[in-house]
Amino acid sequence: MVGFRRLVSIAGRWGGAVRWHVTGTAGAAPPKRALMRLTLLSASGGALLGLGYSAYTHYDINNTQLALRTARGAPPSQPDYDKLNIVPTKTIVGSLNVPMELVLFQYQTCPFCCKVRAFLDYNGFSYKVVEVDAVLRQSIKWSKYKKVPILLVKTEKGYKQLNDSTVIISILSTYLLGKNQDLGEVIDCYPSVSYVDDDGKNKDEILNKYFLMYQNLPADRVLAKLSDERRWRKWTDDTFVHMLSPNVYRTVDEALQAFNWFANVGEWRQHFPAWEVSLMVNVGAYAMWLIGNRLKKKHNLKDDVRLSLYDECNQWTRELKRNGSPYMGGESPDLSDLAVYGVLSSIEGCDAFKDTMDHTKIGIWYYRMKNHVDSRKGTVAA
Ligand SMILES: N[C@@H](CCC(=O)N[C@@H](CS)C(=O)NCC(=O)O)C(=O)O
Repeated sequence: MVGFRRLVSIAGRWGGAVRWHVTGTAGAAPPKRALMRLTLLSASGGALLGLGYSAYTHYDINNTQLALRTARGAPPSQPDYDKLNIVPTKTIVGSLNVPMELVLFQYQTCPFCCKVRAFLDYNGFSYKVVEVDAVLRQSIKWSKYKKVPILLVKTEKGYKQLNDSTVIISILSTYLLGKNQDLGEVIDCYPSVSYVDDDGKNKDEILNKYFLMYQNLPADRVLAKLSDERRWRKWTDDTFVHMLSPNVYRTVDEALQAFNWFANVGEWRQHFPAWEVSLMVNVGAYAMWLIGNRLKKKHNLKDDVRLSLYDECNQWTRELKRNGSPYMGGESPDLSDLAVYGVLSSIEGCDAFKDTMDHTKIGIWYYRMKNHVDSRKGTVAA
C-alpha cells in the first residue's frame, strides 16, 4: 500500500524518462582494495533504469570506480542510529545464521515491502519489523529517504541503512554469495549516482541495482540465467507492479475493501490511533480510487483493468511454461520468482487477487512459491 500523502508525486515520478549526469568530487581516492572483481555481468543496458544507456553491454572496473568516486565525493550525513527509539511491531525468526541484526521499516501491504519480506523469509533471515504509519510516518522521521521499505542493518562495525527493495535484495544476495564477507564492502559495490531528471529535480540512483556481484565470473550458462533473472526483476518493478493499484482501487467499494484488509493484516488498530486508522481507510480508499484511475491511463491499462493484470500474469506463466521448470529459476526459485511472488502477495486479500486466481493459471506457481517462502526453503545451513 502506498502512503496516500505522497501518491500524486509518486504517480508522476514512476516511469518518467530522465536526463542525467554524473556528479562527484574529481580525484577522490579510489577504493583501497577491490572487494571483488566487480563483474557487472553482460547487461541489457538499455533496460537499465531506462536511461537510454543502450550502448552498454558490459560494465568494466573503470566505470564502476567512476561511480564509486561519485558516492564517496559527498557522503550523506547519517543519523545517530544508536539513539533511535526503535519499537518493533513484530519479530520474525528464521534459522539463517548471519552476524547481523535487521530491522525492516515497512507497510505490510506495500508491494515493495512484500517483495523484501518474500526474499528475507525464503532465505531464513531473522528480522524485526516496524510498521510505519502511512500518514505521519513517525517511525522513519529520522531518515532522509522517505519511502519504505528501509532496512536497517546492525553489524559489529555499526549500522547500515539500505533503501529501496531492489537494492536491499541485491546487496543481501551478494552478501550471501560470499563467505565471511564484510557487508560494508558489499554496499560499496552499489554506489549511488546523482542526476537531474526532466523536471530539474536532483535524483540519486544506484545504476547496478539489479546486478549481483560475483568474485569469479560465472559460466556462460549461468550468465544467461542471471540475465533472465535481472530482466524479470526489472519487469516486476517497471510493469507488473503498475497493474496493482488500478485493479485494487478499481471502484470505491473495492478500494474500501482493500484498505480494510490492509488495516487488518497491518494490524493498524493495534499500532496506530483510531482517528488515523479511520483516516487511512476512508480517505485513503477514496484518494486511491482517484489515483488508481490516473495510473490506469498513465500505464496504458485496458478499459477493463483486470484484463491488463491477467495479460501480465499470463506472460509470466507462459514464460514459466517455455522454461519447462516449476520456477523461473529452474528447480528452485530465483530472485525474479521472489519478486513477482512478493508483489502479487501484496494484494492477496483483494478481489483483484481472487479474480486473477480464477481467470489465469498463475495460482499453481503462486501457491508453490508461498509454500517455499513460508517454510523458508532457501535457508542455507551454516
Ligand atoms: N523503488 C522503491 C519504491 C518504494 C515505494 O514507492 N514505496 C512507497 C510505498 S508502496 C512509499 O513509501 N511511498 C512514499 C509514501 O508513502 O509516502 C522500492 O522498490 O523500494
